[in-house]
Amino acid sequence: MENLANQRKNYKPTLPNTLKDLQSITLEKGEHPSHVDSNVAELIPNTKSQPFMHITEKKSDVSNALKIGVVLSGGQAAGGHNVITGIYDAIKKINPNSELIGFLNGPSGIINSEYKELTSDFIDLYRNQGGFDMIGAGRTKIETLEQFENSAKTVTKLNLDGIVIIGGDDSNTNAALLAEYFEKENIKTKVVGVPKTIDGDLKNEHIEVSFGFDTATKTYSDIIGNIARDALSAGKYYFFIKMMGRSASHVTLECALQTHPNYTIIAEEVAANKKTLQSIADEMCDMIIKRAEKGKNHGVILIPEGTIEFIPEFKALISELNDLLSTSKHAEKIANTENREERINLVTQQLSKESAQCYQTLPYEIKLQMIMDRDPHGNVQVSKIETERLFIELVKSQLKEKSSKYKGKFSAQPLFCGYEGRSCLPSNFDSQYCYSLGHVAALLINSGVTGYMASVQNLTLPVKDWTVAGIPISAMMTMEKRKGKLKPVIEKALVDLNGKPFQKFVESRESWKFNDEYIYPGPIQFFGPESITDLTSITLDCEKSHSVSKC
Ligand code: FBP
Repeated sequence: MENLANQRKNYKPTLPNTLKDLQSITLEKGEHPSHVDSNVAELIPNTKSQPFMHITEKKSDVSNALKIGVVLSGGQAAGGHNVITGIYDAIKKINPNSELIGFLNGPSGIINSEYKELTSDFIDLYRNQGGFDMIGAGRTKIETLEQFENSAKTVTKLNLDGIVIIGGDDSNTNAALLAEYFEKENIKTKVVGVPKTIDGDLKNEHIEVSFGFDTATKTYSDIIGNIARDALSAGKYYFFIKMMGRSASHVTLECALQTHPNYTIIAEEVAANKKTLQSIADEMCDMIIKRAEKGKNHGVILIPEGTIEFIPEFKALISELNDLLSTSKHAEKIANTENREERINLVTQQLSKESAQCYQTLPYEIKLQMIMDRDPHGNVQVSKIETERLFIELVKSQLKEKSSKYKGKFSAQPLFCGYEGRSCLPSNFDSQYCYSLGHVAALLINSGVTGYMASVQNLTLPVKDWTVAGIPISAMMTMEKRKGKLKPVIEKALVDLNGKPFQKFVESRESWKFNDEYIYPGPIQFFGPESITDLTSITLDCEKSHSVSKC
């Protein structure tokens, strides 16, 4: 049966003009980055001083066949399959005898030598399709010496010229460390990273956006627009929508710009203004009371999943809980206490006075979520806490206290925009961006460099004018304290409160609060005028504009 997903297999992503004839181009070394962190450089002596790579004309026509491995690391993001088809098509254009190996279920596939050869018939099933199911993904990190050694054995056995690691900031940091290890051990395999994550927090002066952000935010904005229209039509519900995206609020901000909800939390602003949970709930209540005075008992509120990490009293509580539940002498007793009430009491007794107070103000279900759902290291799983329900409860109880002022009727619906945005059919933007990224990754390996990230730039221009480069990952790395230890990392980009996307939001948000100025963007479009099918995100558009008024 013909359906949209099948139709999409025939879509031909446009390539930037510079990538159209791979036979006549190559990537060549250019200028060096102005700065590499000296502590990072010490950790990667063999790969520390790498220049940027730029497209130039090729001097000879002969290219050897390449054998490349590819792995999908971390959470799903639309477009991952197109990175793989991009690598495949590029290496076949470079030399038709080239081969592509897919490592299964994430980096553990490299460590445990689990892989499959990717053939053209198989690859074709996944062209322009969502998800990561072509080879599966996983969150294992290649970190220990044993894991490095096993990875080296796998790539040597397969005689790989290169390996492409498609992942977020942590996976790309690991790519740089793996590149260093292979260089040190004289292993010929080159390592190249590709920037992936719906969270949009892997971006900097060299990487304009991570893939998956565009599709995820368009998918969520469609849902939020529909919900807003439902709220407006019935006039009886407040929708509290938690937005996926980890610590950074890029996803929430983009969706707010696309849909104009009545109230949006931006977690970075909460931190900057040292807002408390109560003060945020207070602001929501003030809005709800004023809207009720105008006869409005409906609304839409966006809450980034990272919010509570940025509220100072919560940050302290989470950090105390992490210690208490994993390493403290009480950890075992708490874990073995089956009765939920008793467990809550036990935890409360061991917290500092301030944290105990904060914990006690929480609704019962949230108290439980904070001590029951923990990650493999014993830490609180912040992303699993139902912040949307937390705010509903807080607002409910504050409205009761303010009953002399509040004459409306409060009825709320919780919602979570998360997994449904990660594996859907990639937008034209992500399809084309990823296909180009795959080509750049292949070209970098063909040039014999290692420890690089593929970069496609000028993304708000028509695709034909996009430019490409190879960025030494070391130029993006810095040292950060993680779990008490200094570690090399690629800095996570948080929402810049002086940046144009946030400023654009600030300009309008007061008006969105009381006048229902909702926008209903509708679903991602694959057919029709390019002005609709190839739209980029408002965030990207603003960041590239000269002024807020132009975006
Ligand atoms: P990555 O950082 O690996 O791209 O994952 C992003 C993300 O979707 C976050 O937005 C979310 O908090 C998390 O993954 C959910 O993880 P899981 O898939 O393990 O539930």
